[in-house]
Amino acid sequence: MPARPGEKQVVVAAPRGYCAGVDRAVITVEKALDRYGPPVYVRKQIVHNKHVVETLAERGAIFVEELDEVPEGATVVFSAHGVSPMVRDQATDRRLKTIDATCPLVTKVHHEARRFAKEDREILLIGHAGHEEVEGTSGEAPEHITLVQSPADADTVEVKDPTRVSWLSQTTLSVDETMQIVRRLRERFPLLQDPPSDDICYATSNRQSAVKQIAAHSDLVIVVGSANSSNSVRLVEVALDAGAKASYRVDNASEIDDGWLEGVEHVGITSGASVPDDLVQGVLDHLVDRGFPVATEERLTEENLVFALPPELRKDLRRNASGD
Ligand code: 0O3
Ligand code: SF4
Repeated sequence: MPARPGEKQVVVAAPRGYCAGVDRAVITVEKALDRYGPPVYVRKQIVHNKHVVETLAERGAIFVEELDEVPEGATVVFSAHGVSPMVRDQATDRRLKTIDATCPLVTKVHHEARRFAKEDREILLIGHAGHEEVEGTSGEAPEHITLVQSPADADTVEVKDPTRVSWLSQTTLSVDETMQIVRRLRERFPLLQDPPSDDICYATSNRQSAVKQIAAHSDLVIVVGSANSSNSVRLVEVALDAGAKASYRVDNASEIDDGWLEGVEHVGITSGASVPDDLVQGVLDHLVDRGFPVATEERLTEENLVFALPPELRKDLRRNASGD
């Protein structure tokens, strides 16, 4: 509810924070540490959050960039963002025990890429170069996939046969910008085929819709999330597009600049899908310390999705429980 002029207000958006895929990935590393004991190797950051990675590292997780840093025969967890088939082959070559924490909604995009490639279609993958999810999805069918990073790319990308083109996307993009890119692609390629279901996932889309609700009447929107978290960075852009007068991303409360709060009455808060909620609570406490009222929550929708842990881990946990 909009506050009266002259009255300070803090509104925290919901849904925010952990999605089902992040929850599963973080629990996977925790349970792997419990079950096998440290060290447990993790390829790349399990999720793009500094605090999550630091906390798991304190418990004995070792984060590596590539598998050649993992000793032969050791256990390695693949991050929530997914891996290409080449990485799976490398793991087999090095006789690693793998636990795949790829979010099932990312795996779904991999399946779509394989299916379109099998039908010999060209795939325009909307996403950001260098992002691990894009590297993983592209690796499923490198000879069929071309990356489209922006509306400008959509105007210039070349295809071999405009009658056999499909599009897919990274799961954590801006919904509005992606739809704009698709509209521009379809103007050029009217027979462009859509993915069978949305690739931008429920969590990305809910967090963007929820921040839009609070942004229009916010002088400032603070997004909690790490700099390399695509979905967190998108929330800043979405808040500004939706009318927030200013918006900044912080890893935690200590990064809030007091200058941002000068003359500000209405503050909106949200967080990315990889962000533990205690970091948001830290931001709310910080605002209370600076004379802002206790926050109210504005909830757009409930989320109830839960994913089962990776089957290879579940099997070992069951074996442990039965004393085998
Ligand atoms: O993909 P993104 O950089 O937003 O990754 P985060 O911050 O780890 O969030 C979870 C998203 C994910 C694992 C892939 O969809
Ligand atoms: Fe899965 Fe979506 Fe979360 Fe990514 S943001 S881990 S696709 S639920």
